[in-house]
Amino acid sequence: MLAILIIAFMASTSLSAEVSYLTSIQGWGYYKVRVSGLMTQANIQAACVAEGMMFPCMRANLDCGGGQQWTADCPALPDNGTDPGVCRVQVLMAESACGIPEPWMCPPLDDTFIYIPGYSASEACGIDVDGPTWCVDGDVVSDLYATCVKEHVNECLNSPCNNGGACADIPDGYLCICQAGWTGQNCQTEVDECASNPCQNGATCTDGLNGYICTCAPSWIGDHCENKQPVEDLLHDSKCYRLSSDSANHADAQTRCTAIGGRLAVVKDAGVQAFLANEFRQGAGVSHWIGLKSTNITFQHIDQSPLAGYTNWKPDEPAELCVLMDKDGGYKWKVEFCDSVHNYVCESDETTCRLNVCQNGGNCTACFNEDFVHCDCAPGFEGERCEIDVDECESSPCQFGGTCKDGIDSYICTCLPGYTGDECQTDIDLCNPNPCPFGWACVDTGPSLNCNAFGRDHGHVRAAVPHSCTKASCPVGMTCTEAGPGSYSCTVG
Ligand SMILES: *[C@@H]1O[C@H](CO)[C@@H](O)[C@H](O)[C@H]1NC(C)=O
Ligand SMILES: *[C@@H]1O[C@H](CO)[C@@H](O)[C@H](O)[C@H]1NC(C)=O
Ligand SMILES: *[C@@H]1O[C@H](CO)[C@@H](O)[C@H](O)[C@H]1NC(C)=O
Ligand SMILES: [Ca+2]
Repeated sequence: MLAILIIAFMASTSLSAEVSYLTSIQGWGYYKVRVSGLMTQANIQAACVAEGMMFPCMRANLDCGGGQQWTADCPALPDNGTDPGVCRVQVLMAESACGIPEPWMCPPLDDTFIYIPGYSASEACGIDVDGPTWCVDGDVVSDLYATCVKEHVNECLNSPCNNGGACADIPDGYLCICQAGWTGQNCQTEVDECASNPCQNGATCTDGLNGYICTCAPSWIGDHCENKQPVEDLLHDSKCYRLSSDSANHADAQTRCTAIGGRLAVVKDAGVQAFLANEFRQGAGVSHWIGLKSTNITFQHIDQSPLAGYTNWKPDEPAELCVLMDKDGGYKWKVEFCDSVHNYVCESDETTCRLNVCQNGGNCTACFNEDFVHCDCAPGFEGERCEIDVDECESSPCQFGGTCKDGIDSYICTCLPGYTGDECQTDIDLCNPNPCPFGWACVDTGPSLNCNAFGRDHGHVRAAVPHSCTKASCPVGMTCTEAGPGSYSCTVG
């Protein structure tokens, strides 16, 4: 806003490079005007007159300072006149421009000279901020500035700013600060918020006051129609179906289905009818147009004579009837005039994708101009693009502590000793055939076996000599461990 203000300020100010605005006091505008030549009173007057301005006197009015240094050539400032020391114009200018009564401390006034009527010498009185000095002798310096004055017109009094715009009075002009939604020098023009085309994807923009409304094309949503409406495509029997979220008459519905590479759904068997009815039931509770309509309806009179002759009383009745799947009738057939407006359901054949986006050998099928892509994954893969290798070990298929290694649509179990089978489900009978010495008993303990020299004599140990493990004691691949006289075990590994 500040930047705009400054630009407008400069644009509406028509001061020449040699004239600059100083300040305003009591309806008078004070300016700094370049003088050529010595800073004499005559040159000061001439410079102001050349710019179409008056020249202020050293004093503000007749009462100020007892009438000295003021003449009727000069504008009178309505000063209260109680303090002649204060009612000098340069002091008043310093107060107005810098908020201090010391002209020599007010930078905008630097090098300005003022006319002093009744003063005996020819020089004007100057201000030097760099000095700092007041009443510099004007007849020894040249080409500095005159103090000039003209009536300050407050253009804002005419209320030039329209539509609630605020007016700022500035030198040689005014500035309108417009309310939101309005523009132009006088806030006379409504901003066309549609000009920047804020509505996307084929939407229509309607300009309003300080705003706009986007009316989205079908299947787009969002304040700026920036989002594609989420659609759910339903696969059934090698066809895709898409339930509309917008509504249209039957012909427009067909056009919209065609535009997305389909057509209004054709219901020819109980399977499709039941499938669609089930989907509608889970939806928004609306009736949908399907691709079914009458051709020529013929009317006839009740006496069976055809409609003929006088038909002027017949308004333009829609000549066709179309079929809805009716929400209030269990999604069965309902006939309506084709120009009534309803949701609709489009169908599309499944086609093979032009580009197979399915990974790991999945088959890619598409509908609705490939807006919908479906992957049939090879066994062992899943995910929208078959990108996931199913972890067949997830269900812990290996039993009795067997370890599982995931494969493609398969797994491999590595069984603990004593177990076998794809899932290690089989406990190997290590005692069949009996690997123990003749006549010894064999006990399978799962991962190992024990050989015990129990004899035929009801449990007496017959072997007087302790068994010594040899290579022959255990089956191949098992390690022998002695366990006292007449007993040892064989362990896998
Ligand atoms: C008159 O001038 C004096 C000195 O500048 C100031 O203090 C006073 O407020 C003024 N009075 C009026 C009525 O302007
Ligand atoms: C429908 O009526 C029009 C005009 O009477 C006729 O040209 C057209 O062939 C008819 N269509 C069918 C399918 O009967
Ligand atoms: C992909 O399609 C081919 C040909 O119809 C078929 O033989 C194959 O089994 C399909 N593969 C998958 C993963 O569905
Ligand atoms: Ca796997």
